[in-house]
Amino acid sequence: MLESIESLMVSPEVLTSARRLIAGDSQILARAISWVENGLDVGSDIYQEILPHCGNALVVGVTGPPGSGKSTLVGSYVSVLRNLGRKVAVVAIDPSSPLTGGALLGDRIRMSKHAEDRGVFIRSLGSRGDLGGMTCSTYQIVDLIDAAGWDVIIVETVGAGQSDSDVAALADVSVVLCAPGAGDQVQALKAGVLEVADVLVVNKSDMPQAMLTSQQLRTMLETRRITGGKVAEFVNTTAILNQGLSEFHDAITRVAQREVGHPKLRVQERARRTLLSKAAKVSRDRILKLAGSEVEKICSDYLAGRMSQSESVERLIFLCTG
Ligand SMILES: Nc1nc2c(ncn2[C@@H]2O[C@H](COP(=O)(O)OP(=O)(O)O)[C@@H](O)[C@H]2O)c(=O)[nH]1
Ligand SMILES: [Mg+2]
Repeated sequence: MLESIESLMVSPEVLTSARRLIAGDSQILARAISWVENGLDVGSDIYQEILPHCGNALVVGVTGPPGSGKSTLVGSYVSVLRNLGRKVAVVAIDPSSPLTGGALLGDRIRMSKHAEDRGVFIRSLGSRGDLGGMTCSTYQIVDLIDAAGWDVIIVETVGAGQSDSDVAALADVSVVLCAPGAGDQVQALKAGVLEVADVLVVNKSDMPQAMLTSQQLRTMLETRRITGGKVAEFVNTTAILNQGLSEFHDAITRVAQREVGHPKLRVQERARRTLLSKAAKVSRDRILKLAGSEVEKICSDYLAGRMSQSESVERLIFLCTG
């Protein structure tokens, strides 16, 4: 009993770190993000302390295929927000390079103009092999940045099926980018992305096929309007030339204003998803470590055709949790 009470108490170091984070100390924020990213207990402890201080930042998720111009657009948008006096944090998730921790050279160069700006916080995260690049730590990291007093948090991630709805749960405003001429990208958009997009962007509008792609997407949006589906704001941008940026900002602002009044619900949803994905991870690890005669019995029953696959799976899960 004593043990369980003690385990609930946080150390003075955690309390000090949490206080400094809430006061806006970027060094502590960076350190806390690493702790959370590496799954350390001190990270979870700080996260729990700062949770009541979340819900003030506007979280903008930016997804889209590699090469569509997400990082370029985000880089330009950071300048727009800085000119408006907002403190901006950028979290870039790179599923393609888990080994390098997602620190993309190209992204660093695109962001280098903001490197000296104390009003900009930039962090790259590896995806540790998770599909699409979202991990349970991403939700907590957004909350840490939120609690540290950043006004806008932009999360850039490659859209990949499931992760699109993960981004939608994470962000107040979900931006989906596509580049012109990619017929299959437009096809892919049909398969679910439109369900989550608040702002749909055709970037690289300087390219010849931009008109055609924009027309196709507008037609799709019109069809959705008629059938009563969720209709995204539509924007054309040319991120490398800083064109379309004020329209982009206006679209985000309109969506954000519609969302006003529910920021705490979003924080709760992030906390809920964090908890569920952690539970999923722990269960997965436990199941993979299962051993013993009961496991062997289930496997041999399955192999001999005495038990269906789904029943075997249920029994293995039961062994872990029952
Ligand atoms: N022509 C053109 N190229 C662009 C535009 N925006 C980005 N790019 C280029 O597209 C490439 C991929 O951009 P990047 O921002 O890294 O895409 P990401 O992978 O989606 O983050 C880079 O070479 C950019 O310079 C644009 O508006 N027009
Ligand atoms: Mg990028």
